[in-house]
Amino acid sequence: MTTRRNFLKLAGLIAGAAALPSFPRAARAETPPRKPNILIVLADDQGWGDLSVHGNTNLATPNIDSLAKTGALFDRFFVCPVCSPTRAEFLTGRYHPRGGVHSTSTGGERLNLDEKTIADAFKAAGYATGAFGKWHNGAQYPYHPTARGFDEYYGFCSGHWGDYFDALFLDHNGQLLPHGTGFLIDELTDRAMAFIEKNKDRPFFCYVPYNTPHSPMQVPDRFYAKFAGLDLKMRSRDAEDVPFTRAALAMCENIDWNVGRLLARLDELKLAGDTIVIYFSDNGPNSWRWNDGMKGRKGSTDEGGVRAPFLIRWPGRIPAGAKIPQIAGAIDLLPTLADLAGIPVVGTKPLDGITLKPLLTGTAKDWPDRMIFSHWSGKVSVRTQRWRLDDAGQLFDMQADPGQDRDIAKEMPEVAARLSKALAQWKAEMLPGLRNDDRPFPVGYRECPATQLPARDGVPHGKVKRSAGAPNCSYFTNWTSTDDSITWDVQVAAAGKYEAAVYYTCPQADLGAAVELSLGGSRIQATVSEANDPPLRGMEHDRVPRKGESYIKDFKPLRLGEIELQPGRGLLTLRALKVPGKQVMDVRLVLLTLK
Ligand SMILES: [Ca+2]
Repeated sequence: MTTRRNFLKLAGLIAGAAALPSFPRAARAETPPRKPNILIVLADDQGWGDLSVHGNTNLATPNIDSLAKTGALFDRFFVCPVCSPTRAEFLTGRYHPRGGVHSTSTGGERLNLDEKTIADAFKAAGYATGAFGKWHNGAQYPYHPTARGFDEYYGFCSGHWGDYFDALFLDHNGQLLPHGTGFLIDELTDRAMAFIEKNKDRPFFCYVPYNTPHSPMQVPDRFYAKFAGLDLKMRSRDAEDVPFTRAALAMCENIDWNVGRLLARLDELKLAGDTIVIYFSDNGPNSWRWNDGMKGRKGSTDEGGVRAPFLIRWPGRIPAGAKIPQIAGAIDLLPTLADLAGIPVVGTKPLDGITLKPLLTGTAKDWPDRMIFSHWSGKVSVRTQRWRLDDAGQLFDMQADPGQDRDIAKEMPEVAARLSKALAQWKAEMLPGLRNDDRPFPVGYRECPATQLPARDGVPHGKVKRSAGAPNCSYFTNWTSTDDSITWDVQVAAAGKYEAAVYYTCPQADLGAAVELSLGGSRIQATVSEANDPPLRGMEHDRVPRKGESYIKDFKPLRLGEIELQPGRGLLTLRALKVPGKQVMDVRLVLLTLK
């Protein structure tokens, strides 16, 4: 210990360096008997402050907290300000603009096809790989998770879903399912546990990206009961929507219950000692609620928008109770997990992340300071161990001023200049052309014959409107005229016959419209002859009124017929030839199935 104490003293003298992690118990050093399993749980819009392990007494998250007691907790772990970019950085170990991710919807969330993922690496190393939850990096094969290294996928591919109870139109390995069962987080956990059990005798890589506490704010009664009317002791530094907070915290306790179920299953299967478990979240909190006084929330590149929980457990390998002060981020997970598992990284593109193994195993002899960049919507900030420089050139001492209340750029001109230069270089390297997205939506792969083209990815023309501001789970409505149309920019891979269906609703009174689906020189026509007029749903489960998210309906498939398509790019066009009623129909998606 003498040597390490001396080193700790030395480390304290290095400007900007953090003290090395504290290790209450020494790690065992022997070689693992088998490759470790990997279980990664990712929360959606859960802030750093939404865990009791971080000091929030408004809620209790004992199962998630247990990972810190039996493993390591990173004090300053950084993700992106919103969902898709963080997922892309986790998957690739690279900053998200490198992979073409510039948006959270309408195709801008997609990870470029020339990127290799963490699942590609683990699959290549012989792991069984599964993802259960919100993917949010591209829906159509080969953007689909089953083409990105995952043997199994269950969940939904877009940014949120319209109703988290008996969820409609989930995706299992590219197949569209009529509906799920029960509360979605519980169901995703069931699916993940089944995957773990099925693969208990071989190494597995199980990614569980939950879709809560992202809105719509829905949670089963038994989790909400504790929070209904609860007087919140700990509050945001900004104006707080208390009913929203109550729902968010209840959703976090539901996640915790499900994490407990996953951990219990590992125990039951006697896999806990052989499994690395990670818990983190994808951005700052989706409302103003307690977050230890940090500036910013989801969407912001300030500390509160990008600091996330990060807990990692590997019994006997990572010392229990380690608290790691060094800054780290989602970009580090691919190199870290590959290093811990002893598997090679696949692909040839350089990584932005670094392995954190030396910090986790207490073998870091030196740990140079580094810069971690946060970007969203053209704004960038850069963090070092001590400083944060924001997009406006303001500099903050994050140790003395963690709430970013005092700009000290003028007092520390050399630091400000150094970080400003690095930030400008990062922008120049990453951002030019990022939003010039000319990627069509792929259709027609034998590996995944059914392609969903949801309203989210389509373009409405004429008077056709989206059902809500956020495209994710929206549908097209107000389609009233033969002058209107809906188009999808598609690239057909395989020539052949495709079975075409449109998922629709139409009241009895509007029946009789004739519609045409066309692409290139091919076209088919059908008549809307059967009523499907279910009620809008979702609102009955909302704990607070939703804003941008669409309600949904139980859309049914209307068979359009068989269409012969040639390879190449074009505009798949849905239009009406005759509109006898007030409108043609509401449209959730077009399904093209290669025969
Ligand atoms: Ca999110």
